[in-house]
Amino acid sequence: MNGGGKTTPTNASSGTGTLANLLHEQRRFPPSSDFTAQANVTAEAYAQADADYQAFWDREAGRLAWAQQWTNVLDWSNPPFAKWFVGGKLNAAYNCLDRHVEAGRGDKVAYYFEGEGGDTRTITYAQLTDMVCQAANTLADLGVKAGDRVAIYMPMIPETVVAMLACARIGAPHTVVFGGFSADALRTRIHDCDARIVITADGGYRRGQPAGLKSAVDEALLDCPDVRSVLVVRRTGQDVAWEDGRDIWWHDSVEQASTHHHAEPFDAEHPLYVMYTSGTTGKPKGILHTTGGYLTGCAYTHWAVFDLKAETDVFWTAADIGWVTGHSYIVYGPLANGATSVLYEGTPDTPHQGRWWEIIDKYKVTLLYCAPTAIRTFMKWGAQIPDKYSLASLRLIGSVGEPINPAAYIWYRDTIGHGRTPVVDTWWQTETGSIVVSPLPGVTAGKPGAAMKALPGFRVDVVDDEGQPVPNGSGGYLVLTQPWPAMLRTIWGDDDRYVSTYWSRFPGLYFAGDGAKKDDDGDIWVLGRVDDVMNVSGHRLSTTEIESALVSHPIVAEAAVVGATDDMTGQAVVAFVILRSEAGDGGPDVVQQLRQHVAKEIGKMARPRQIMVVAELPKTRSGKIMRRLLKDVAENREIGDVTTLADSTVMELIRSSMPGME
Ligand code: 6R9
Repeated sequence: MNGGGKTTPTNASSGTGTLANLLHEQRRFPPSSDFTAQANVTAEAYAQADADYQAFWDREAGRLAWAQQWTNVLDWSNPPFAKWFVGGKLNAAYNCLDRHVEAGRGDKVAYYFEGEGGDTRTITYAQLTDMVCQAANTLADLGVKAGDRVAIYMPMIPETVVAMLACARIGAPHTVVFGGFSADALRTRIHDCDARIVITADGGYRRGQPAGLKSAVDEALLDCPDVRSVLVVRRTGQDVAWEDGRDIWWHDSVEQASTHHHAEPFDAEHPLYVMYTSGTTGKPKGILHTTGGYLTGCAYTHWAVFDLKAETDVFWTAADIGWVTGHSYIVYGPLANGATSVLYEGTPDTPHQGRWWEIIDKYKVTLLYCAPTAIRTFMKWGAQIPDKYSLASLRLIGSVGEPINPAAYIWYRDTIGHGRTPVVDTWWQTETGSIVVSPLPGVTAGKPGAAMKALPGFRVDVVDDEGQPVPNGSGGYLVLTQPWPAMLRTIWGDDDRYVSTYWSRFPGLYFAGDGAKKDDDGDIWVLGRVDDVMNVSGHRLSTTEIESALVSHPIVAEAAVVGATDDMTGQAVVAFVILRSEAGDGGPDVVQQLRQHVAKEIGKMARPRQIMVVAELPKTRSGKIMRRLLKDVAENREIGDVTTLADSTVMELIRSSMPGME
């Protein structure tokens, strides 16, 4: 299959995850000769980077404007604590904004913003620079200094980007908390990084309704005495409670401020942001990214993986800014490269199921980047919906967040890419900061389901329990074997956890927490998490965190949570709970009550799809819950080996209570 024409989906499997399923699809999709002829990166890049990866990154950092040149590309004298571009100084916001304006590209569009309800704004680089300078001046007036943390809890609107870049401009690391998180989750994050300022909005639009954000901030701040100011953007116009002296309207402050602001250069290792992500314990991890290496990694990968032509492309990452994908590929990568992006506020089915395709048609989007869970939803809705729009502008489409099952890959390639566009399945993590494993669109013959190879400049491997590379055709754990510029520097406030989580399982190797397989060609298939982290519609959720939320409810004695394979969302949360004896059977709405409780504690996306009230949980003799067996139940499988159970009758008991499932 080479280039144009629809592919016939013979062989395509419909499951979502097992290797057997993945391997059904044998076709390869080399790029067309036209695509290859114009591609940014050629196959030689691999060998060049392999010859000397530090020299490679030394060149790539030249994509940025540095106020002071670095003396050392990498200082790895105290592993795993890396310093990249040692001695270099730069300002991230200057790199994303001013330098494009100074180069005469001020009129170029930075964002086409599309509100859910259809309101639009076109924002040029010159305008965005002014807005960011104003916000930087306001933050400085509020006493924010370099190094202070600022929490951002916003909908998907241009002011969110402005807020992030204003923080970057004054060297105040931001922590963007996804708007779907609850007040409690916001509070935990504010506490953990000790943020003193919160930037929010009255609300945002979600499925046609204004959804409150300021109200959640108010609730969170009941227990955050150190937060002194809340800057509030008016988006929906809904009523908000107001605390004089603390709350400040954006339009009364930022929009009145001077558009002049000098961007002071910061050290390459100055903290840029903290992004919280789920780990294997209940406490979320604050992943720290710094300035020079992170921005280099974003700019290079955005250019290489998406074959970016900054002058002509219209790039759309259809993801939330509160996810690392939004940070790297809505904000920092595209802006560092001077690209034009689409920013869409809402959901894919509001006001109708053709919303995405309408947006692509309207703005002539050339590069689309989204998650497999969205693709599977569109598959369910049917090809007749995108078929109503012209998608002829698309020249490359990408996927991120979970393994893309071959059926979804083929559908995406055929129905959205018209069998013509390369598909890039990109593997990376909050921790890696930038894409690590991905096809190169002008080089790689894509295989549905495989993320393929480490990009030039990165080195990954699949290793066995002893940390030894597995041969082709075998599975193991995905690791990175050398440092890379956009790597996390630590877990905020917890260097020990950084070392133990990522660098201790296999000494000298970065352990990603994913299982993977090398196929017979040595290409990499990522199989999903090997720890207690679930991936639900691209949201990373920890089993422990949801279990803690459940047991914090007064009627729950014990809880076990598993991620069950789900055709639509990749994985779905299934919970097993034991009620306290005084709660009896919990009453008729016990399931509803507990789901709501999880929504309140963590956020709606963490609500279990199913909750089973059970009498016992399967435990080993050492008291460890055997989630593997619960997963068998949740996925309706034969129950596996129960020999290590303390009480082997427990599983029968649980099975027999199956009708109790919601
Ligand atoms: C960018 C992002 C990271 C986890 C990661 C893995 C899964 C991401 C994937 C993929 C298979 C891909 N993941 N991309 N699995 N193929 N192309 O998603 O960051 O939210 O930190 O999640 O997502 O399990 O470890 P994050």
